[in-house]
Amino acid sequence: MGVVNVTPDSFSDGGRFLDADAAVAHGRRLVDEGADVLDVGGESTRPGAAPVPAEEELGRVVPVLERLGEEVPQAALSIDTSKVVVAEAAVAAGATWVNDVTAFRAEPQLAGLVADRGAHCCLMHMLGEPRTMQRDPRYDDVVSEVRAFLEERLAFAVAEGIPADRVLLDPGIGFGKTVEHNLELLRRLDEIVAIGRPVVVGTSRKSFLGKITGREVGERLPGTIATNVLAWERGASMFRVHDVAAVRDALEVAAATVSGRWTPMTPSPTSKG
Ligand code: HH2
Repeated sequence: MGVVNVTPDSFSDGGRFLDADAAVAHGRRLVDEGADVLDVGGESTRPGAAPVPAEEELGRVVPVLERLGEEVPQAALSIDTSKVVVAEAAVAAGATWVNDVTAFRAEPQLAGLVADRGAHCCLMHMLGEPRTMQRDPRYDDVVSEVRAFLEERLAFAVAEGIPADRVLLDPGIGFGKTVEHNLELLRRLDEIVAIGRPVVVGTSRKSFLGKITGREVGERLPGTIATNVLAWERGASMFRVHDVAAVRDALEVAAATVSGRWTPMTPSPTSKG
């Protein structure tokens, strides 16, 4: 899953793709690099982010989704929003996935829309809300609490008419979690996978990687790769990343190593290896 942030303030690429042309070109590049799904967002969820009015979010994402639908029809389009009105317009513009970081808590009616439109959804765990979530988050046992939350939200989605096989779950790395909480969730990800739905992970460039390595946001690709490969090994199915080519290569090599199966590719003409 490649990230297309049509925002001025996203934590790693805010302002780079606010212009629709730039966002569409970026989405095309991510699909060329191997993304199967593009997650288009018009509101940052970084710690401390200010909410964006619906009209503004709509103005950012709808033109981009419409054009991506025409230009990269091979990719599925996901809308990263918690608002019914934005999701409704996004689905009309071609999105077939709704990625809601509040797991239908901000606007519970969003579940009915997803059910009605036959969309897929990704339900994510977050402690609190983006403005305050990193203020001293606490759990007795982060993995069992996140697991219980995701089970409850899955049951809610199904009760609202969304078939279980259209629901993906996400432990919400960095959303109301300390470095230790993030690492424990990744280390024990198999317990989240055991719920029985495909698991999405989003570690890409996040601050816990910077805290461990001392690296700035643009220098966190090695940490992003390490965490995604380990999440894959523990059963994750989808990897929400900004750097699709590098993470895809890493996952392909990891999968080939574990399974012994691989498809020969031709190295580029400049390669000496
Ligand atoms: N992380 C971000 C946003 N949406 N959705 C899911 N399902 N999982 C995640 O981990 C996740 C997410 C934050 O990353 P980004 O979109 O790059 O930043 P921002 O929220 O500042 O736009």
